[in-house]
Formats: sequence, C-alpha cells, structure tokens
Amino acid sequence: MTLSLDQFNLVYNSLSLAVAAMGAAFVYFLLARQSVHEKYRLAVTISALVVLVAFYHYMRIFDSWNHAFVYDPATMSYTSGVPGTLPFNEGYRYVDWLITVPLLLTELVLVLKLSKDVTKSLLTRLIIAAIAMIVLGYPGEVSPVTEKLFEFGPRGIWGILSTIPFLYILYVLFTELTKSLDRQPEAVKNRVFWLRIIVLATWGFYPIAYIVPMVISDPATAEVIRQVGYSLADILAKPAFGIVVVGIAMIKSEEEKAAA
Ligand SMILES: *C/C=C(C)/C=C/C=C(C)/C=C/C1=C(C)CCCC1(C)C
Repeated sequence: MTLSLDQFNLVYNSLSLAVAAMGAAFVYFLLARQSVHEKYRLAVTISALVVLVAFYHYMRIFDSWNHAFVYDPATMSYTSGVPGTLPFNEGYRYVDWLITVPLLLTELVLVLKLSKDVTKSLLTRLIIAAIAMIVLGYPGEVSPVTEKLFEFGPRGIWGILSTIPFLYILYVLFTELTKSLDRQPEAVKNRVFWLRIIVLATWGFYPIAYIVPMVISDPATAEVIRQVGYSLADILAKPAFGIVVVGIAMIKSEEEKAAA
C-alpha cells in the first residue's frame, strides 16, 4: 500500500496524539484519586489503569506504524509491504481492548455504587459479552477485505457476529441498568443517563471504523480513516470518559460530605 506524505502523517500524528492523551490522563487520574471519597477511589484507579494500558499499546502501535513503511523521496510517498518494512501489527489494538473494555465497564458500574448482587450480575454479563465482541471482531479485522458492505465475506460475517454481543452490552446498559437505578436519587439518574449516551456515542465509532474498508474502495484512504477513527474513538472512550467518571465521583463525594 502506498500513502501520500500527508496521509502517512495524519495517522502518525493521531497515534502520537493518542500516546500524549493517554499519558496525560494517567497523571490526572492519579492526582484526582486523592480528591474523591474512599468509596469511589477504585473507579478512579481503574480509569488510571485503562489509560496506562492504552498508553503502552499506543507506544507499540506508533512504533509498528513507523516500521511498516519506507519513505521514497522521489515520489514523496510511503510504501508498506516492501523489503525493509515489517507488517503493521493490528493485534495491539485488539489486545488493548481485551484488557481495557472490561475495565471500562467495571469502572462504569462501580461508580454507580449499586448493591453487591446487582453489581456482580451486571459485571459478569457485561464482561463476558465484551470479550466475545472483541474476540469475534479480530478475525474479521485481519482478514483481507474481499467484499463490499452487505456482501458475503469474512469481514462482514465476523463483524455481524461481533455486533451481537455489542448489542447485548447496549441492551444491558440501557434496560437492566435503568431498572436497578430505581432507588437512586434523581441527580444520579441524570448523570447515568449522560454516561450511557457517552458510551453509545463513543463506542459506536468502532464498528463504523471497522466497515470503512468495505465502503471506501481506495485502500490508502480507507486505512487512514480507520486508523485515525480508532485513535480518536480511543481518546474519547478512555481519557474523556474517565474524566466524566471522575466528575461523577467528585459530585457524589461532595454529597456524601454534605450529608455527614
Ligand atoms: C477503549 C476501547 C474501546 C472502548 C473499544 C471498543 C470497541 C468496540 C465497541 C468494538 C466493536 C466492534 C463491533 C461492534 C463490530 C466490528 C468489530 C468491532 C470489534 C470493531
């Protein structure tokens, strides 16, 4: 595959931005941990772990991207799949998600402080579904793009299989979680409403980035959109989502202090 200088740099810069965002968020969450009530500290600690794991993987992805292409000054372009390059490793993203997605779901449920039984039951189902979603998505992601959208081929089939647990996660978050919120104060319900909208809006990016190569026929353009899309989605789903969770933890901590 050959990318123009601008195309290569667009991916390069978004990966670099993701490294910076994850690193900065890690420091912020560590510091923020101290200003929330003990009860919510674990949720904030998990935010910190999520961005630390992602920070590491983005360093690896960035490194892999840089070794996957050689620059040709004559045409001012970058080419992959030629001598002197290594294959770009798509696996880092999926290994990262395998760790960070269950952690993000845990963070989301923990900050709500539901009863022990409800927490356990929600987390068990959400985590199993998350692992199924990622494991089923990977074979489709690494198989060559042979089909267009709505045609029969490996990318589409694995994508659909992976969407089933994805829809189940949304179902649990939007229906069952609502039921267990009945006894929570109005203010908490309101925040949970927004937390779920953020999950829907940011997680929704991933399946869209996944189908880009089936929709856009120019492989270079599709690759750039997919890599930039995943990187921006990760910045929203991890650091930005964590900031909202920390916000909820801080407000809940204030309320607790006022009540005491
Ligand atoms: C920090 C990383 C996050 C929040 C990753 C989330 C990933 C997804 C919601 C991925 C979903 C996919 C589908 C629903 C179908 C196609 C394959 C996937 C794995 C991209």
